[in-house]
Amino acid sequence: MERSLVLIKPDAIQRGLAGEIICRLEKRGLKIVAMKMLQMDKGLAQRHYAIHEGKAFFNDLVDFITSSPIIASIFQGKDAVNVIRQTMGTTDPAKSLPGTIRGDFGLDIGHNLIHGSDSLENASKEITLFFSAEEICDYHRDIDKWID
Ligand code: IDP
Ligand code: MG
Repeated sequence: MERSLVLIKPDAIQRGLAGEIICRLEKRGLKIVAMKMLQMDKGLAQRHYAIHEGKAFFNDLVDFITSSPIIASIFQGKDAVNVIRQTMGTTDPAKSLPGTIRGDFGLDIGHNLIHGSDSLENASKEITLFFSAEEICDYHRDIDKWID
């Protein structure tokens, strides 16, 4: 069973879309195993987006992600990394299909509402950045026998 880091970004919190985003992932069948609200500081933002350091949009991205609180979460399920990426839509909301979170609620690449890990390897690294082992709940859901 895979785990992926999901961040509900500042624009989604400000626009009151956190519930909608969580709802879509939950309804897909994914299980929430960790969740907290926090305001990212510059250091955490730079570590989380280290792969983008040096790119033209890097400073704006760090400013944006630290501009207001976010919800950090871990969703678990079969093929969770890919399933979450599909549910999110592509990076640029203007190119995301309707029916995806970014395609239904976004217009601009700098305000694309949600982060989801792009590989199992990055999921594991990102989860460690945001959560300690004690903050992750390993629990059984009876409905899972109807989902996977
Ligand atoms: P992802 O969030 O779909 O995985 P990444 O390529 O990992 O996309 O980029 C991280 C974040 O950086 C994006 O979600 C978006 O907010 C921002 N970003 C990526 N490319 C651009 C760009 O060309 N201009 C402005 N912001 C960008
Ligand atoms: Mg990414």
